[in-house]
Amino acid sequence: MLKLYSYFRSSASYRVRIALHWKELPFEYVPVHLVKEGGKQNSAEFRKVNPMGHVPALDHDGFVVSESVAMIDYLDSLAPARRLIPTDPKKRATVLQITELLNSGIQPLQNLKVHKELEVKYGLSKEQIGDWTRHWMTSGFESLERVLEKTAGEFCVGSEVSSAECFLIPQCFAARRFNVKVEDYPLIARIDAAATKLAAFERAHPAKQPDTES
Ligand SMILES: N[C@@H](CCC(=O)N[C@@H](CS)C(=O)NCC(=O)O)C(=O)O
Repeated sequence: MLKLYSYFRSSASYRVRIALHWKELPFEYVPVHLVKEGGKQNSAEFRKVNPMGHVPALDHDGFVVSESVAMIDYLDSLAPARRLIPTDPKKRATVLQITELLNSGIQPLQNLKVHKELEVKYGLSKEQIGDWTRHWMTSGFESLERVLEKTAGEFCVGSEVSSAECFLIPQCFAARRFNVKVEDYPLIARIDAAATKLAAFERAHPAKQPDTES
């Protein structure tokens, strides 16, 4: 039995929801509210699941793994049909390059705890934090657009869905929340439009989760 610790609006949780639906793996959804009561991710109970205090985390019959790249890799080993990380060395490296550009190069800079530190310790206003976040999102998207000029077909790497879309589509969702115009990046916008039409991506959308709030 698979159990996913998730928060509807969390872009990292959204990635793993896409992977689970892509592979049609049934899973139990365990909501972890990132805002209420100082954030349930910071509770002693949840820190036992993921000492980093991050969602998502995946529990497979008591085996717990965190970090969405590791989770998607684990799901590929568990259910190899509809692989998300290819085995061909060059395709694999390219897919992981894009995955990591999003995972390490952009997403951490928009994280709640990073924003809290900027506000509490460095006294930045909400507006300044918004500008700071948009700076990293837009510079990251500019770089990604250059990468995609060389790698993209219908999707990020040729014509097959991979972990690159599992990471890109949630990043586009987050970008819109911060008023970044995804349409300014034509390849990213085209891939976002193509992938969000797919059933697995629709099911994983933040608006459709058991803990969705308006
Ligand atoms: N590298 C991690 C990132 C996980 C992460 O940053 N999760 C965010 C939500 S998208 C979180 O739980 N943040 C809690 C906080 O900032 O307090 C992964 O890929 O799973």
